[in-house]
Amino acid sequence: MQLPGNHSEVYKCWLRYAAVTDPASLEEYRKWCGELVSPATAGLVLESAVSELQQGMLSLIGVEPQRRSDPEASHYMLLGVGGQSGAIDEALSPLSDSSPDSYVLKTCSLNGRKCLLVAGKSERGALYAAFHLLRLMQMGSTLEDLDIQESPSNGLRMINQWDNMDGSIERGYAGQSIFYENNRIVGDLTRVKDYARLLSSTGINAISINNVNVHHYETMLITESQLPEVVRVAEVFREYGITTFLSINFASPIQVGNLPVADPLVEEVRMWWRKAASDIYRVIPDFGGFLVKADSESRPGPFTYGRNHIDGANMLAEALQPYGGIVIWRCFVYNCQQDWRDRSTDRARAAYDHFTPLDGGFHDNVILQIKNGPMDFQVREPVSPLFGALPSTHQMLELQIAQEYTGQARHVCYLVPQWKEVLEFDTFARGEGSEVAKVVSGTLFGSKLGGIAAVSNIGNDENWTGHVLAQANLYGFGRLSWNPQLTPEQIAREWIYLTFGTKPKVVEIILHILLNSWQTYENYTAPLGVGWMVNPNHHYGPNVDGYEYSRWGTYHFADRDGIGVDRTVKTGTGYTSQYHPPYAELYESLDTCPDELLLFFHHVPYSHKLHSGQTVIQHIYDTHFAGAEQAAGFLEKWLTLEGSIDAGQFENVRSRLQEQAQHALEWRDQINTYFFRKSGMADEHGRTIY
Ligand code: GCV
Repeated sequence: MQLPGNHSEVYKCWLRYAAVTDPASLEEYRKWCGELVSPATAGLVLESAVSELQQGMLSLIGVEPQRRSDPEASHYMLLGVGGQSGAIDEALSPLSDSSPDSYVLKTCSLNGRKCLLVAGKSERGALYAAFHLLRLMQMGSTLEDLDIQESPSNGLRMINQWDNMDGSIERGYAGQSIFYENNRIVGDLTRVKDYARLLSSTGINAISINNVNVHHYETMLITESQLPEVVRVAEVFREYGITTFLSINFASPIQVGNLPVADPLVEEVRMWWRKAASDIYRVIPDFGGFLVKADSESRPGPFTYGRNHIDGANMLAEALQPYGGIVIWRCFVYNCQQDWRDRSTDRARAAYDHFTPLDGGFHDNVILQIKNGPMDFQVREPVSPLFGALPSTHQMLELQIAQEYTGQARHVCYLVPQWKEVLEFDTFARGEGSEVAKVVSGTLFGSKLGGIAAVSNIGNDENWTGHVLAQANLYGFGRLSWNPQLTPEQIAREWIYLTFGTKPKVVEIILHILLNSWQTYENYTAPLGVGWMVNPNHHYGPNVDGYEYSRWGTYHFADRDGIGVDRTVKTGTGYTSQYHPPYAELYESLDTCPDELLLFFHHVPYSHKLHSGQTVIQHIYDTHFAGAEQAAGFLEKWLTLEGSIDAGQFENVRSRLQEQAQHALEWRDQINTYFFRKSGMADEHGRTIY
């Protein structure tokens, strides 16, 4: 493990372990943390917990806990798992029905000494307990009378890397890959280990290490030539309780197996995959399984052979099943060769139309991975109706931490509030109270597999995420997928304390920026849920008609009279019928459709009055002027922090906020001008529009 002191503050992220300065806390922590009792026969993950506690405490309180097999001091920490001590078993007993990742942090009296139990049902749980204890100390919490029980809501809390072996990252905005260069896995995995520490400290337990678009070299990752390298990566993640998955190319049997087809119903193809799985598990016995993008955006899949997703996914599932592996099959399937003249095809309908007829047909070790919205990680879109439509299929939610459409780490956009809205959305699949959080945790439909995955936002930039404030999204994803009950504010506060310290002014300003950033970004970009308006390919920057006459199915249909996509049953594409009541009716009717999604569901004249009382055109003008002002306000506030935080952190955010403020003006002026020219309607307040 690298000593935290060897790196800059921005590198260490939320594992800075800054020295505790409050004398009372220091005294208390030193009293409790001088001695660490743990079994001499600890496994790999428990050893990571020991090392995290020792290094973390050395940095925090200047004392490295002495590791012992029996206590000697009046106060000590007892690190371990169920079955190792009566006290641990008793403390864990309320968690008997919970996940193996559950843990406790509890103070008690044992044989005349004071003991702080840092214990998990499994070693992974104990590691989480250790990180939790270190978090409490970084936040200045007392350790007296601790009685914490934690259990994750989601079985899979997963990160998807979109890294390519040439070192590039699809939709990466923070440098090159930390995993690959020159079409090989990097020799020095130190940084990967630090990444594992960061992820594990937030509760992440799974990772797929290559892009879902699997190109030439990445196809080899499951073959003998590359497997020994994948083994090295899996070893690093294993130490931190993180299971390794690979994205696979559905056409592998052709590309590396020299078979003429990849038809999932052809026996040679099935045998090829069985052999591939057995080769992988021989060297990575705890391998997680395959993540699959098939028949999506020109990637190969079962459609080529007239087969369906069930045929494709179940073939892979059968190959992995003997070893306990799973198939995560993505539902991001739509026609990307659409004719923009054709108004009857609606991309938003696609995932539901493809997958609902297949409900119940997938093997028990298949999970469908569904993007949060029906389009593609826009700043605002409704929640995918597919979550309410697959009662007999394991499902997981896919989010994007990488800010592809939300500022690309050049703009601040704290996404936890958006994710929270998704998880709280009530599908009504089993009547009221059928929130997405319950669908993906498996509790609503009684699925044994489920969880949340997110596309990572890290690269080899010194600060990992390009924009220091974007670290909050990586941290927040882990914390929210562990506990969807946490509020965006709680998570943001925690992250700020850990990353910047607890000075009230620092906390107040950063909290203000984070909590207002999503709304601000929405204000100056595409209005009222209509989405897109970005430059094709790289997706950065305003271009109102960038996708209007393209093949991607992403249109706003603005003309001189109005704007929006009619997705109603009555006069439009019928997409609203994919929701259960009451949302089907609520979205269908102009009277009840929420303002923020109006243009996603309806085509309306610019003079249409929103529930807010404002017309659509005036709303566009007002929000765009306001958004640009808010962005400028972020910079102004940030500048007052100079000298109060680390200079590296300060300067990174300062320069990004400056760019954001300038760029928000561009968004504002292009969008306002476009709609002024289309509609000919003046701004009520007479502001400059070009
Ligand atoms: C990995 C969007 C992105 C692509 C991405 C795709 C997906 O279309 O722009 O870069 O490909 O989603 O999620 O598969």
